[in-house]
Order: sequence, then structure tokens, then C-alpha cells
Amino acid sequence: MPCIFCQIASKEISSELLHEDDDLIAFRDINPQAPVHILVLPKKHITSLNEMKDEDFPLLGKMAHVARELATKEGIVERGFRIAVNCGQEGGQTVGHLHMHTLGGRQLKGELG
Ligand code: DGP
Repeated sequence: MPCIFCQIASKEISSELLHEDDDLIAFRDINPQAPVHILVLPKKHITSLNEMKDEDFPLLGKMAHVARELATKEGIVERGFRIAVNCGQEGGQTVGHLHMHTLGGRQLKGELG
């Protein structure tokens, strides 16, 4: 079964991209948990944090950087926001392609608020 996020990254499935560069894309979560809920992810298929190789880890820094840039564009950076990466079943990961949630626009609480 093809990976839905790879299909979005390759434009097989159209999506409104909020960011694209050589390594990463970002788009709004289909099931937003907050007024701003953006997913930032690598174009390269990496299933989860558990499958990251040493050379992949700089991507996480780039993802956090893009998340903050998008939070700034969305006007939530001063109020505060959250980035989160779920890993594996008990971590709440439902899509097997590494992604960073960027959430904000309301007061977030425990878990993922
Ligand atoms: P996680 O539970 O951490 O694996 O988060 C996966 C998120 O991906 C979940 O919040 C819903 C979102 N999602 C799943 N399929 C799609 C899709 O086809 N398009 C978009 N925009 N978001 C999706």
C-alpha cells in the first residue's frame, strides 16, 4: 500500500503545500486538533524516529525550523505553540511516515491537548 504522505510529497495526491524545499514539505492536518495544525515532514520516506539513520537526524532540526517559520506566518509564535513527533503505536503514530505536528492557536494542555 503506497504511503499517503509520499503521495502528497510526489504530488500524486494534490494538497495545499504551506512549505516546500528540497528536503521537506508542510501541509495542514486533515483532522486538526487546534486552530493551527500543520504537519512538517521529509520528502524521503522514513517510517518513524525509530527508523532514522544517523545521517537523517539533521532533518529534525530543519523540520523544527520550518515549524517555527510556519508558526510565525500563522501568527502564533508569540503566544506559543507545540511541536510533536509521535513514534510507534503507543506513541500515537497512525501514519508510518515521519512527521512533526505543529499545533497552536488555543491553550494546549496535557498529552497533545
Ligand atoms: P499521527 O497520529 O502522529 O501519525 O498523525 C497523523 C496525522 O496525519 C493525523 O493527525 C491525521 C493526518 N492525516 C492523515 N492522513 C492525511 C491526509 O491524507 N492528508 C492530511 N492533510 N492529513 C492527514
